[in-house]
Amino acid sequence: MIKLTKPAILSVLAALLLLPTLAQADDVPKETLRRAARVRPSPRQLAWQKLEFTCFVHFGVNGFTNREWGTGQEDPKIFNPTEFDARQWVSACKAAGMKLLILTAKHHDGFCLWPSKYTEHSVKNSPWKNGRGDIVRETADACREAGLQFSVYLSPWDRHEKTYGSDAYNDYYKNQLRELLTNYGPITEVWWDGACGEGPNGKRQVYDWDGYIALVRQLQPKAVIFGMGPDVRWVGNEDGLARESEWSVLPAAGRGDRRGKDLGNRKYLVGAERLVWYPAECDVSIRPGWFYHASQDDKVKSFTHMLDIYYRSVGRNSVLLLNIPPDRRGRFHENDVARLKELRGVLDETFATNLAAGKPVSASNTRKGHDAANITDGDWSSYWTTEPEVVSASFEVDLGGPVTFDRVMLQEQISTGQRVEAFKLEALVGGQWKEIGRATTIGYKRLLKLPEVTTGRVRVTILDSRDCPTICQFGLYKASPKESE
Ligand code: FUL
Repeated sequence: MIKLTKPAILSVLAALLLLPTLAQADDVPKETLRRAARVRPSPRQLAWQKLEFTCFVHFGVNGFTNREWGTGQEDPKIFNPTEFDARQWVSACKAAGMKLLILTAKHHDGFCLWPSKYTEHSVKNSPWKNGRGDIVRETADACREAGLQFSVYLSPWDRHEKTYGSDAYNDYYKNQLRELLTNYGPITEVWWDGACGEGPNGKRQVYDWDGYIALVRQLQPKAVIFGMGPDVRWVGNEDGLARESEWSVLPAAGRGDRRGKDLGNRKYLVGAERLVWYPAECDVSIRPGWFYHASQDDKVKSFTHMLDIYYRSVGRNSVLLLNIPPDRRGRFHENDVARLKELRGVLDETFATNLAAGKPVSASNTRKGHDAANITDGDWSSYWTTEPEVVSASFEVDLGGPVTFDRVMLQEQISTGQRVEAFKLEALVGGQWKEIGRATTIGYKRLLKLPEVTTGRVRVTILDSRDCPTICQFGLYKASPKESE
């Protein structure tokens, strides 16, 4: 006899409640999907997406007080790194294959890492370099020297500034933005944190977001604005993990409230007045905290954990923003540097050889001028697509003899939009097509980990797409044995 326990009854009820939503998801009109498929990234969003792997640097008074959120009451004299070396940070980032460094120029405590004209709460009143130093300058210079892009986090929430909670603070914030965006060369990303609490007088701020955005556009038109801005969205967690289906096209919504849910899902598109390109960024720290704490020197995330984060962020249509907090010397700690090196070493080994590169490709349907061979030509800009109205099609790669692989990479040509809803992968084994993998979205990049397979022919079937699929790259790889150690 089946015994209906309380949880069982609840799950049956939940399934029944879900039914109409699922049905609705299948009923989404073709025109709605097509409209979503035609939303495209701006040039600044596209350039940002291609960075893939980026570095966050949380540095400031908190490393010296052992806090995560400063109170704003800290004495600037406590900020005194003994061996500050931005070049050491940059060389670790470069060696890890990161393309951009984002520095916390000011965190919630209000302490500025540059000698801002608008406050005394900064490096200029610290003993470091007798108050004549500028951490933002040295970091920006070290980045340029090494060919790494540079960016800033400027916390809107400020627990020190007296004007916080009044109109005057909006001017204060804009003045600081102006300093950072005019004196330190090109800025790729401006990071606006959603955390917002009370200022020193117990007041909350009404931010002039539109005014801030206009200023960024005026001073650094190529920069994307993260979080409370319109260009890049927070993925919704601080674990560095994107969703299984990570869409970059979402219904336009209120500022900063698009986290948590699978909002690109087709059911949310129905009736949406405006759709926007709003891709996800995955932020996570290599340690439990965002700032440095000596007690966490042995809590640097394991290699396996880091690798998992990489596959589930970069490999799921997102950019990975990995935080490395400098220690009290002002250097990345040896344990963090070692972990970065280890991660890069293994990724380089895994992705060194694309076993499908240059191999002949045939497709079940092809639009003139967009040959299937474009998928294996190593050129991101050329792509394969189908004739109008054909949203399900397959391509087959002839590997020219048995090849063994266990990692797959697919890329959509997102400058035409994000389209693929579902696809499957098959290998010809013993004369039979055998399904070896299946997933939902692709977007800028999708990485799949599969059990090892040996085959001479691989077939990818796009099962569903919001418009003709546009696939520009396909890769097969054999993972480094170190991935499974
Ligand atoms: C959060 C902040 O409150 C944390 O301190 C950290 O800066 C993280 C990246 O964003 O909202």
